[in-house]
Amino acid sequence: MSEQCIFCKIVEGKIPAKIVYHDEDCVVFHDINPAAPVHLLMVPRKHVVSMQEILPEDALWLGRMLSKVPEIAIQNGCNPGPAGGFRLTANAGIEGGQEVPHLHFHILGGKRPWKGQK
Ligand code: DGP
Repeated sequence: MSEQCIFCKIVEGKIPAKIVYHDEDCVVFHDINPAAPVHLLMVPRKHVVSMQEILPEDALWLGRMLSKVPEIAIQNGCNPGPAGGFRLTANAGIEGGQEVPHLHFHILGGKRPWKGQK
């Protein structure tokens, strides 16, 4: 846990978020500034700054966490099957476009067009 980290505060329930899923590894909630009809953030409970800091010993919880993405995506409005789907992204570092320095995966989906896309 990091004292000043906004996502640690959400994980600990110290600031509110629209949480849709949580387990021993992660918390999933709606992005405050959605870029698609469905825009969720999957945040590990462990304070890891970004994918730049991921180590081989993180493989177990990281893999377990990511294996939950398809079900969480569908349960929250992403459409199933090859005509549906979702985008999973993790920005890492300044040049990767990361704003919040606590690892998170964006789960984006829903019927297109999204913001600025065809
Ligand atoms: P990134 O650029 O990958 O670091 O994305 C950070 C995302 O986090 C951005 O889409 C907006 C979202 N966000 C920032 N602060 C908050 C917050 O306090 N609550 C929620 N729900 N989302 C936040």
